Amino acid sequence: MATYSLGEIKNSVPPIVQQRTINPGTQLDTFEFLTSGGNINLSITNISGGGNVNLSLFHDANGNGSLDQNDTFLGSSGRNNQLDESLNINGSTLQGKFFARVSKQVVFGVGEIPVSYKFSASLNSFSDLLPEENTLGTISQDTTRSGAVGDLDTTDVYSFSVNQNDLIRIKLSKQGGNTRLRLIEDRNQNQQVDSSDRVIAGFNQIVARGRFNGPAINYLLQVQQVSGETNYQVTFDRSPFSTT
Ligand SMILES: [Ca+2]
Ligand SMILES: [Ca+2]
Ligand SMILES: [Ca+2]
Ligand SMILES: [Ca+2]
Repeated sequence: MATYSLGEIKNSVPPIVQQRTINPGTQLDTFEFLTSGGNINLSITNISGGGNVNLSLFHDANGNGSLDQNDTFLGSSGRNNQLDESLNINGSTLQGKFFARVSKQVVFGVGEIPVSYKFSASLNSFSDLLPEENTLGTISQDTTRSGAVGDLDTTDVYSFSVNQNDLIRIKLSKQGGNTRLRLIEDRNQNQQVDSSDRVIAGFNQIVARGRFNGPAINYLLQVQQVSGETNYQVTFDRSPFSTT
């Protein structure tokens, strides 16, 4: 088991990114960090090598600096097949030390082979991490998805592409708390929102345009908690040949 200390994660600064490998003989990496309160965004991307990793997060509730039975489990993400993992926790009332655990699952029949991954962490009310959470592919017909965001999952990410000369009208209908949409073209493809990306935010509707007579554009849509717990439905309405 390896432990990596990230120090204090601050609001509105670029995510902390670490490329790590779990070698045979160990099962677990732990990333320790401090915050003075704020939304905690974690992702694991680029999982490769022999096996799969999963993510879980704990808060040092008793403030003794180490992870023990009296601490609070905040959430986990355990997808199969080297798919990205993500956790987005509303931590506005939580401060102090946190422990993010990355655990290896050995794939049966493969044996122990090193598994590598990229771990990202940030403290931002609106997550700046873009893991592949829900993959829609090319939007070639009207598509609807439903989900929920709230204090234990502040952000959902949908990745999709828009063919040339198409226009996709994205509409959000919601029940419960308040949410907003943010559409990102991750131009530098680093799975983070940064200044070189194209970003549009809106509350109930956003338009994703394809290129005029050019290759498809890959977009990421975030459904983000503003307040409370929300059940939502997001629809992607395709209008071909209408980018002008
Ligand atoms: Ca503790
Ligand atoms: Ca996994
Ligand atoms: Ca989510
Ligand atoms: Ca980017």
